[in-house]
Parts: sequence; C-alpha cells; structure tokens
Amino acid sequence: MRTTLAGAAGVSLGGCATGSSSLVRTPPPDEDGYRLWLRYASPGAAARGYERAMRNIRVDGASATCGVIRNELRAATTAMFGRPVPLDESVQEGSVIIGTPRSSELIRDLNLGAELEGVGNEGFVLRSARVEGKSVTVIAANEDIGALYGAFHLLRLMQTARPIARLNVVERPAVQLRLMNHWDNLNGTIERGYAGRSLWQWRELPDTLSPRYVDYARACCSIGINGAVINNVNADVRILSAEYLRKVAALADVWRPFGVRMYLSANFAAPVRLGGLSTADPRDPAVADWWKAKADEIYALIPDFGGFLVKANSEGQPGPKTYGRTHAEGANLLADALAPHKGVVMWRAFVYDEDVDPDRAKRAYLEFTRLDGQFRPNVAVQVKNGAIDFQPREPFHPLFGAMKETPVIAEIQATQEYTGQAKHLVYLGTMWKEFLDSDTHAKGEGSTVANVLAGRVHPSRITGIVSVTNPGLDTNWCGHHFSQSNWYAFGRLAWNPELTAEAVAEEWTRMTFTNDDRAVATIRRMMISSHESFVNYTMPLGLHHLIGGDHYAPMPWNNRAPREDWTATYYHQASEEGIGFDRTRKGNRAVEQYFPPVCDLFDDLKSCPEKFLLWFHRCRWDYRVKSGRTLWEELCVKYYEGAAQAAALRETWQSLAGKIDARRHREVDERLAIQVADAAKWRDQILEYFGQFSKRPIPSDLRLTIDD
Ligand code: GCW
Repeated sequence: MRTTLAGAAGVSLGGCATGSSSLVRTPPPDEDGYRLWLRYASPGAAARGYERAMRNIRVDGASATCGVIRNELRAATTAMFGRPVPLDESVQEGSVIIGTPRSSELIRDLNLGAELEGVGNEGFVLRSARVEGKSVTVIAANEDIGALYGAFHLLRLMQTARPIARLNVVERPAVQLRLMNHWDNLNGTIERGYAGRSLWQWRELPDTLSPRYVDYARACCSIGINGAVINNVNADVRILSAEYLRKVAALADVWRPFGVRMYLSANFAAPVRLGGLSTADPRDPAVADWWKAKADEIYALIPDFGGFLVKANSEGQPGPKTYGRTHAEGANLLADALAPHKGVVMWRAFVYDEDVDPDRAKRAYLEFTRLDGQFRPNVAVQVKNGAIDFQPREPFHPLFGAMKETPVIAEIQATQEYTGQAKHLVYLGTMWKEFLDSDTHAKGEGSTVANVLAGRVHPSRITGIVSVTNPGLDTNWCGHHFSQSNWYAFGRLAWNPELTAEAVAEEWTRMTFTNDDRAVATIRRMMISSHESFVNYTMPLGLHHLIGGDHYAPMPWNNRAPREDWTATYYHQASEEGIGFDRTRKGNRAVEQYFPPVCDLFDDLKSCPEKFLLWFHRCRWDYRVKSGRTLWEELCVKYYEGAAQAAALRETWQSLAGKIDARRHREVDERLAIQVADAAKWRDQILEYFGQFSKRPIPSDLRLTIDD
C-alpha cells in the first residue's frame, strides 16, 4: 500500500499578504521560498475585479488532470481572495468554464474548431465569451492537459496584476519536448547541484510519496514543462533494474495528471553491467534483444514512458565507439527498442574525442554532421547551447541548423555550474535569449536557433528544449531565491522562445516577490543586467573556460588537468605577445563550421562582435578595440566594471528593504555579499595573472575608482 505524507500540495499553498504598493505599510511577513512562483498572493485592490470575473468555476471532465485543475484553482482562489471560488456547474455572469469539445457541451457549442485545430494537444484558447447570454471566461483545449496549461495561464495573469475581463489568448508550445534534465545520483547527491540533496527519495519509494513530488509537478506544469529525465547522464545502471523501475513508476504515476512524463538516462553498458552479457556492441543481436526486453519491461510499468537520454563516449562514459561503432548505430539500437512504444532517444552531442580534432570546440560538429541522415526517426541529437560547455558566454553551437535530416534539440543549463553556483545572482533568461535569437543563416536570414528548434528551418519530427536543472531539497528548492527564476525562465522560453527576457523576469518577479510596480521595475533591471556583469567579472571579451576545481571561481592559471582541454591555459593561450584562441580561417578554421555570412562575421576581426573576440581571435595586448582602448585596457575596464556592477546590485537590493519580506530579503543579501567579495577577488586575481603577460599596469583611473 502506498501512503502519502500529510500536508500535500494544496495545504502548502497558504495565502500571503503582499499586496499592491499602496497597501504595503509594514514589511510583508517572512517567507521561505518554498512556494516558488505559485504563492497566489492577495491581488490587493484588483481583487474585486477578479472576483467579479470569477464567480464560479466549472470544470467539465472527469480525468485526473481535471482534478488537478480543480485543486489548483481552489487553492489559488482561496489564497488570493481568502475564500475559494465555488466549483459548480452553474453558468452565470462571471463563470469560468473549462473543458474540451469532448468533455463539454458548452465548449462544443462555442464552435472554436478553427482555433482549436491550431493549438495541438497541449495548447489552449482562453477567451472571454458569451454563453447562455452570460459573460463568461472560457478555457478550451483539445486535451485536458491543454486546459490545465490554460488554467495556469489565467492564474498567471491574476498573479501579475493583469486584466482578465476581455481575454483572447491562443497559445501552443513552440516545441514538443520541454524537459527537466536532473543530474541526480542514486545516492542522493546531485552532480553540479547547489540546492541540497536530490528530491527523489529512493529509499522511501515506491511506498512513500513525498508531497514535494506533487509540488514539483505543479511547478513544472505551471510553466509548461512536460517531462523530466530524473537521473544523471553519468548514469548508474541500477536505474534500469526491476527494483528501481518500480520506484520510478511510482513517481511517474504522481506526475501523469500534470502532464510531466518520465524519462531516464541510460548507461550504454547496461546490457553488460546489469544484464550480465559479455558485450554491449550495438551489432550483437543479444544486445538488441536485451534493450527490447528492457523497454517492454519499462512500458509495462510506465505506459507513457518518454524515452532515454544518453551520454555516450564522453568523459569516460561507455558508448558505441567502445565497440568500433558510430554514435548513430548506438542511438539506433535504443531507438529500435523504444519505437514500438513510441519512445524517443535523446542522444547527447556533448562529445569531444581528442582524435577528432585538436580543438575541443570543433569536435562534436565534425562527429555528428557526418552522421546526418543515419539516425532512426525517433532519435534527436541533444546539443548544448555552445560548443564548449555552458560557459558564462558562448557563441551558439554550430550544430544548430547544420543537421538537415536529424532532429536537433537544445540543452541549456539552469543549474549555475559556471555562473555562480546559486551563490551569485545571475538570471539566465538574457543569455538564453541571446542564444535562441542567434541567426544561424542555415537557410538564409531568419534561421534563428529558436526557429531551428521549432522545426521551422528543417522540418523536424522531434522538437525540444531541455534544461539541466537546479531544484534540490533546500526549502526554497534552488538554493538562491533568484535561482528559481532560471527554472521559471527555462519553462517559459521553451514554451515560447519569442517572449522577451524582460517580460519573463517581470512575470517571475511579480509572482515570486511583489506586485509593487517600482520594486518590480528595480528587480527586473537587476536581473536583466546580472548576466552581463557576471561575464564582465569572470570571462569577458570571449574568454572562456578560465576555470579549474569545482568550476566556481575562475582560475586562468590552471594548466594542469588529466586532459589538456580541461585546463584554462589551453583556451586563453596568454603570452607576452597576446591572448585568445585563433579559430579564424587563418587559424584552425573553426569559423567555417558556421554558415555564411556568420562565418565571415566571426572571421573578420573588424566585424566579430567583441563579446566573442577572444573566442575566435588571437590579439596583441595593444590591439585597439572599438572603444579606442588597447585590448589590455579594455580587459581591465571589463573586470572593474563587473565588480562595480556586482556591488551596485547589492546596493540596489538593499534599497528594497521593506518591500520584500525580511527573511528572503536577508537571505538574498547574504549571498549578494559573497558575490560582491568574489567579484572583486576574481577581478584582482585574474588581472594580476594576465598582467604577468601583458606587462602593463592596470590603468590608474580604474584603480582610483576603487581606492576612493
Ligand atoms: O558541464 C560538464 C560537467 C559535468 C557533466 C558534463 C556533461 C554530467 O562539468 O559534471 O557531467 O558536463 O554535460 O555531461
């Protein structure tokens, strides 16, 4: 028998009293961040209008997902209005009517056929309408999950103080797979996790289900995330054992009504390590049979299992190359096992085999483009946003747009491995937008990464954006209160990459902290500038991989590691003569992996955006950058600017005291103190290190600004 711990989702949704600015006299009561962006704070003065537009809620349909819609709306309205809005069947002025043409006669009669045809299985129409002569709000969808997304949309409008009286919203997600990628180990640790231990309680599962599993699913679903790979890509084979699969199935059962599907990272050597076979060679029929039987076993337990994510022949993981086979043969082996069940394989392109090319940045492109066309229809190649590894800034990976016949999905990283590890406030929405908006020119202008991912450049059977993600058992889920915004931004941008980073930051701020317009504007500005300032005080002007150790602090002096391409010196190549990696046509020709005119843009020193300067070019210390300064001076300016921006970030946050509850305000401030100190330390250490090569002093005017 399964037992559910007391205090499930609905209960954890107590109301909170932050209202609009005019009402805030005393600081709002302390919060711990557990409720994320689903706090459902009182809408203050707007409450009356909302209540008028929400006299009762009618959810047509009997599925578990319809139950979720009712629970969420009941809990949300109770928290926002101090009493639940009645859930009944009546149609009156101000009813909210939710359903699909199959479940609801009222929805059927509205004849939304054309609109609904366009929104697919997950989209919805949210519209003010007249039904039986009454003004109502309708949430219509083809499937119940679409109606649930629509309900969350309506709640988001109310949480962000937007009007809900004359609505005409038609939404569908831009891509199919919007997945959390957890790097959680079975022993409860999380690789690159900075918010406590793993959420998954393997010892308790499958019999005991933590209420956090429900709250996790609510959070994901509220922003359109429709699946999770729950274990590390450095995969423990035991996840595929009968014992663990029962545990996994229990989680999948909890998440199903929320539309969050289960996926697993598979270890390519599982037939050997788990199955006891003598080989995992994809051409061995016994190996193929083993995977088929394993897939059948999984689907018997989890009928809607999504598929496998695989890290193969990368950083010590086994893979097809171990047996002299290609990545395509490896991926196809698993794809064939999953195909009868409609599962997919997400095969990672994060490979950097030294034999392929001396430059790590070139290797994945070289390996994968030559396999284009060889993958089964249910394989997608999963590509990190940049060609190295989630650096604070990278140009987009040249594989985007380059695979014409193979679906390519994007992997971004919300867990801040290289971006301050939940100690620094770094909102990644801006960085991801820079990536999504980059024009690959694969088929002429407008072939942005976002369009490639949505299958609008090369028609694609599988589309997706996934995120290596950040929640753990910390009460506030993500360690830093602001790191929650990266989970949020991932979901929102995967649903709609056209949203601006500003809009997403604003939504999140209103839902998470306050609807006070001035405070919102201040926090939004802090968030929007935070990524650039982090780049400034860590790796400006196209510098990358200046790291060592645990990837927290830049260590440009790092010149010793088990592999050369894990050092920092391999990338910056600083010497007395200059700094930077020559990837131009005169250098190692990495630029040629991009389509024209992008390759020309990066190749030409004059046109190469300075944010990528030292990524593509090797420059002398006295090279004049666009500002007229020498490269050395510019580098100094960037580092000083970054440290000053970090200090300003903290001051700005402090000015919000009283607008944010004291607890969260203090907890953020404590981390900002670390950020300010780190930024200054990193500036000084890095400039001292590079100064040994440039043999130039730090411009005195910069030093003065600090000494003052
Ligand atoms: O970013 C690097 C990390 C590794 C990680 C690897 C990967 C899961 O440092 O911890 O391993 O990439 O993406 O596979």
